[in-house]
Amino acid sequence: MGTKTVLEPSTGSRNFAKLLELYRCGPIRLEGTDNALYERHLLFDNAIDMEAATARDRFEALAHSVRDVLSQRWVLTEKTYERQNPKRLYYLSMEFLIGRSLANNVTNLLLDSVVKDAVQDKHLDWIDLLEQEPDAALGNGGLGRLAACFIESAATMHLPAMGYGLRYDYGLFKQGIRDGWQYEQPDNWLRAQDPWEVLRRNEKLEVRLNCSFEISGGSLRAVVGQPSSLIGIPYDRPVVGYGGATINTLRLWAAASPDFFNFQQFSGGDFVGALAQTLSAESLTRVLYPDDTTSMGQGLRFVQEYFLVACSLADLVRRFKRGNTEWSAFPEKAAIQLNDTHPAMAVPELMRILLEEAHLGWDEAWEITKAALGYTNHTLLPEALEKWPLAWFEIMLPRQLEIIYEINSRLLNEVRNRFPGDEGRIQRVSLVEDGPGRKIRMANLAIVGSHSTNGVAAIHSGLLRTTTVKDLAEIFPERFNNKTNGVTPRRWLLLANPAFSRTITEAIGDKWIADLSQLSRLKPLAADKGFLDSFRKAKRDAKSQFAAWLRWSSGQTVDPDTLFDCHVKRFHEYKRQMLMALRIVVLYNRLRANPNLEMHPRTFLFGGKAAPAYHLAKLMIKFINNLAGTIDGDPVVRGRLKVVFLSEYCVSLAERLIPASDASNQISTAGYEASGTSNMKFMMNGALTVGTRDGATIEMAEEAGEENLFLFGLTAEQVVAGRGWYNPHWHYENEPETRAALDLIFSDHFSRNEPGIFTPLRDMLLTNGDFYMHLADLTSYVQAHEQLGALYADRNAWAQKAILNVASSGKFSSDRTISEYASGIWNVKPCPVP
Ligand code: NBG
Repeated sequence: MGTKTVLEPSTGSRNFAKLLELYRCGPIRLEGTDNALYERHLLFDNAIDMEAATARDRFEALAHSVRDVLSQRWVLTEKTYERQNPKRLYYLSMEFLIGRSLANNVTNLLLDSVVKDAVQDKHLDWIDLLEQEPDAALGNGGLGRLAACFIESAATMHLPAMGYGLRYDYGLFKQGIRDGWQYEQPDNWLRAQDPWEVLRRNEKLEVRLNCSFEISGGSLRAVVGQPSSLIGIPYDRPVVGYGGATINTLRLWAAASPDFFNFQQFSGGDFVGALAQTLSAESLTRVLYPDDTTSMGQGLRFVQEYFLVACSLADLVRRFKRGNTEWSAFPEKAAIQLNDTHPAMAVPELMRILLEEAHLGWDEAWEITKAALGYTNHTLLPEALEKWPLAWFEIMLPRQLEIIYEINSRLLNEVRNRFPGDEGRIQRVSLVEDGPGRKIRMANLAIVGSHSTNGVAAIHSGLLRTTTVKDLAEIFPERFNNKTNGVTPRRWLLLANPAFSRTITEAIGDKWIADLSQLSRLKPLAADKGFLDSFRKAKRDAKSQFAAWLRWSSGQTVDPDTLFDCHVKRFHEYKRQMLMALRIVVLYNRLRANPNLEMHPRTFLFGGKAAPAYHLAKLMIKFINNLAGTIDGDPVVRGRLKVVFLSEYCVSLAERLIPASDASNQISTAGYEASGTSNMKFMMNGALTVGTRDGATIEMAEEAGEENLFLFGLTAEQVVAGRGWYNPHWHYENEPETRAALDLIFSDHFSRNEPGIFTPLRDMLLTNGDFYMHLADLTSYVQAHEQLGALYADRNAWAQKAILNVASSGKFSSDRTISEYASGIWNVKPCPVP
């Protein structure tokens, strides 16, 4: 940039002047003069001398400059929506796992080459600059990352969409490893001011609760009968669509106490009491709950969920009222999607607003509520289904509870009419679960109070309908549908894998970036020697870069000439990290028995966090670390097997690792992984999948042809059928390699100085019946990897399969998913910004 005039963003010939015109920012340069954005921010925001600026200062100045470039367009986007008053989508989610924004925003604004030039002119270290930005880790895993991909796709497709979430002061904990054990550290991602967010002080809202709180003995206690309120303060973040034409908003709520201070209490001497009220209000959005696919049932989480719902609904109703007069038009102006049951309190809360603030009758309010709301289910695990104690509703939200009772009584009447005498069904569909501590079933509430319930992959949606909520699906069959997940190709291919992206663009042009189905045009190139060579070269580059980064960041070394064999996701029994660990022990035994065994050297890479209270998952992490240590110390296998545990797995690490991977392990017990989304990212980046017939992996095989994946193991039907008689001991007794692997582990070979620590793993795999059926699938899993290993020896055949996978991955763009939601559930149409 600067004095250079010819600029070539990745899409071709548009130059910076044209881009500035698009973004309506006038002629101000990005850098290069005293008056340019970057220089001004550096000097005036932080009053710092250019020479003395730290990398963080430079990052902030650049991020602010990029925000300047997009600001006018951002304002114009909202103005366009206000003027045209289209139906809007509101995506309510307790999690948005955003990751970093700088590179993503630069790419989506087509500023790549402009910024690269600026970086060169200024002799900045681009990678170092990017490293200054903390990951916004406001999510646990797939569910939160999906929400982030969705809002990016919606903006790219010019949909008038808005994300609503919480602005946690602390995101998902940072994972450290000490002696092989995970320990958690707070993720203080807002320590330095975030350059993207904009505080909208004027749009704050008040949320009322029927109780107040006090801190006693270090924990939060509700004080009954003393209503209180919380203030929701919105922080907006730009969501840049690819091409920069539409810039939507992600609005995150922070909790604060009302501005007034309780002087009466204060003068009465209850200083701590008055302060405690402030304390409790502000601690509400302090931290993200670190539990993935489990519900911890904590009171603070309950209030967080209500806070998200109350703020977001009040905000969108306020916006609705600005442009509309008739409440009956509400469902034509707002589609509200509930990301899992976490925001399911939207059902009674919207009813409350329509009954009390809009003064509608029950029937009309109920039709509007159902028409506006949609619910996405993300898991069938029973421990994840949220059920909140009825007593909490009584204390905090008595009006909402009354509404829930009324919904329930109408529902049960309807069921009695349709299924006379079927008391079992009444009990199962009821919103209230009876028993000692009665509870509200949030999934039932979400299904009954919305017009659409969807699962996230075909198999998952089927199981949801036929097993988990069968009774409700029989009552409301028309509400149930499937929306197979997807991921954004901007972040997960274009940005994460620049070398391969260039190869693709050279071959088929750049239309694939906003229309991933174009990748199918790569199919014929699977037979093109030159193309296979460039694929291999791009893969090799990504592997070297990953190896270099790993050495720099952690001191661990990996050899890019080995086969990178990856398993990255949250640690959970059903995801079966232990199955992969068992396979490694089988290989280890084979090599020890036969050091001349022919096999291409492999690096096994694991990454993922365990919920802090999930002891077995933490023990799995410990086992993998011990396995790594023992293998490193064994001269027989050194150089042929290497296990690496990547600590602090996060979005940024995934962006580095996935492009560098050769094999992707998607090995959940069939029927338990709702969809998976990393499986899609690996596929797009040319890794081959070894997987069970579960989640979206099934659809990946449908797209690419089963012969291009390595599928193995029990099917979901077989898992269910085996529940009665499956016995892991049979495998132990009858399969010598299975037995040898387990014997080696439980002889403390990997825990010489910590005898017996892995006993709970033995209990899981043998004594307690191996619920997730690791041993049933181990043999076929090992065989699937033998086939994969054989293919790897044939460089061309391997690259060919990889290309066929990439060419078949078009379906798994979140653009496709979002267009299905938009037409099938939301009826929201594009509203392009002029
Ligand atoms: C997760 C599933 C994944 C799925 C993501 C996104 C939860 C509750 N569910 O399989 O386990 O890909 O949701 O839909 O986190």
